[in-house]
Amino acid sequence: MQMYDTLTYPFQLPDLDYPLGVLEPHIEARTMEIHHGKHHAGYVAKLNAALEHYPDLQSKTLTDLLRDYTSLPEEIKKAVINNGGGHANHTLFWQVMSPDGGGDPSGSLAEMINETFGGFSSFKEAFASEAATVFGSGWAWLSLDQDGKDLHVGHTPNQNSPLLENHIPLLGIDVWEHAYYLQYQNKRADYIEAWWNVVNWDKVAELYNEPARS
Ligand code: MN3
Repeated sequence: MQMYDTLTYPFQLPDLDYPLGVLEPHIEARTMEIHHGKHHAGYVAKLNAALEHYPDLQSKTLTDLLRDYTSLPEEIKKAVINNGGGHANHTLFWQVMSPDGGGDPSGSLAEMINETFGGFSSFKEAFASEAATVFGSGWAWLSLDQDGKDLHVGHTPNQNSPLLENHIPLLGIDVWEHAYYLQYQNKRADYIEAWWNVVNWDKVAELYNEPARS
């Protein structure tokens, strides 16, 4: 059971679990305010608008809408990919950040990261490299592969969710300019470096340890 499995139409903008300014100095309150209150809210509104006249799709979870996107009506497919992806990606993004974040992962997630990438610093390098080299707008991800066992680092363009490839996203960084431009301008690398200080590894481990992976 992942966090998108309980989300259905009409979709709602989730509240943040923390005040806007608590991720400072790494991410400023003004960026959080616009990012959550305008950008994320916009994806939710457009996703609802796309599904408004499709009652048979309104009972589908966000997970199923994205995983089964090939079966969506052609006229709303792109809108669901973009805005459903935007809703899923940002819902995760707020939760994998915390004012108590940073540091290293622990437990079975840490063991798997070491096994897969040859150590935490090698993982960070690979992930940051994906984030730095996304051309234009997109996301870098740590996800579980289709079998739910193997960890994978990669990136997606635009608001494409790893769910489109049947991957389970565990950790994602938004590298759209709206995520950092007010504070970091064109210095995406500085934003990525600062972002590690707010990563909520407890939440990432919780997602990794979710028992039901279908
Ligand atoms: Mn964003």
